[in-house]
Amino acid sequence: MSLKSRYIMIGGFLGAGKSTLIFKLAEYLSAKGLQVGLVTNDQGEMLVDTAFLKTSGFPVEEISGGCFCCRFNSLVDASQKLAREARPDVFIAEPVGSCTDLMATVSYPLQRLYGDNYIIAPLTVAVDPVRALRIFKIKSGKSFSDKVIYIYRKQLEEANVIVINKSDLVSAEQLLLLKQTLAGEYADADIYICSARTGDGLLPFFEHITASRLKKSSTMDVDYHVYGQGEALLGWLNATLILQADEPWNGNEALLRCADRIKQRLHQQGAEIAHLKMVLYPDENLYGDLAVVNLVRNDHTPELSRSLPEELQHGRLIVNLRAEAEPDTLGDAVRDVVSDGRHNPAITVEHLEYFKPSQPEPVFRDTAI
Ligand SMILES: Nc1nc2c(ncn2[C@@H]2O[C@H](COP(=O)(O)OP(=O)(O)OP(=O)(O)O)[C@@H](O)[C@H]2O)c(=O)[nH]1
Ligand SMILES: [Mg+2]
Repeated sequence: MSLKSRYIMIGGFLGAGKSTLIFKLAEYLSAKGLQVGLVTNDQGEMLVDTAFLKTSGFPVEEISGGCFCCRFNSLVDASQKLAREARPDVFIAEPVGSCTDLMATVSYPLQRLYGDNYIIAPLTVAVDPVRALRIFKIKSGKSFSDKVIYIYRKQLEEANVIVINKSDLVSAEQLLLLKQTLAGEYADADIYICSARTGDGLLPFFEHITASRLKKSSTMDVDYHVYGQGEALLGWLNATLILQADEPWNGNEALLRCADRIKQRLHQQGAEIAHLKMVLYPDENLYGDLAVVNLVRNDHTPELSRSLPEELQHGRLIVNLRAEAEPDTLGDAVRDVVSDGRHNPAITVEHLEYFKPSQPEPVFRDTAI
């Protein structure tokens, strides 16, 4: 390994599977004897991703309250802290799923200012094929409005590497159609197909991303007005709820019930879910056992990707919800779950915030490497 650390950024739209891919990549690197440091990012605080990745045993720094581009100095500070404490050979950073223009606002400035410390890997963008087939109109189905799709497409336009993830969810024929469409639109990108869940196809992508460098290209044009409007169409909600009862209860079932209820409520309001993710853990024991549930579109059922092995009496539930909807609609959906008196365990709110992401204002915007 060279004295420089490798810096890998895996972006892509909300729910594409970035955290799952990052976890698998971190496992792959660890198995090779390399030290890994992870950086998570969000507009709000109390992140499901941080809980999920920390429980997996990797050192994680969280940048909350704004995206990497608007909090570039926090990204550098977080990386330096990880460098001091964990000496990573490889950093893996997950930008917010509604962010674009990362090449000009993060990769190039990192290269320019910290090129002596880091080898910057090609910018990777993960894709959920079910979502992408709808966005590129290969298949019909509910999607987002045009300004949100503007961000989605801009993310792909700047990618050095496009990873079509979740290959286990669609047919080989549709994957090929999607790959051909993306190759036609984004001719400069290397395209991989894989499943972070089953492990299929991960190795060629991992070998590429750990051996190659950021590709030089001219900075793409971004209309920050449209970008800001697109972000503002996405409602953001983060909550911490307390669940307790006198008798022990099944946390996995309670979590799925809450997710179903939120989904139904949002569906009634015509809100398109980008990602509802929730973790439930016993007492104060964050980063121990936890249950995780995810839902990445309305016409799907909430999935339990991790479960609690034992019943619990007192639990803490973190909710991160991103959807194309007014923030109030998201707040009402969560309040509805809390106020439903039929619940056992009883639910109370410890923390609840919902908002629209603010207009992106990058610290740097480099036009070339
Ligand atoms: N079927 C299938 N599901 C996957 C795969 N990879 C990830 N998922 C699921 O997709 C959902 C979203 O995954 P995450 O890794 O949290 O996605 P993300 O891109 O980090 O989401 P945000 O951070 O909210 O933008 C979870 O339910 C994952 O278990 C895959 O290869 N196949
Ligand atoms: Mg994530």
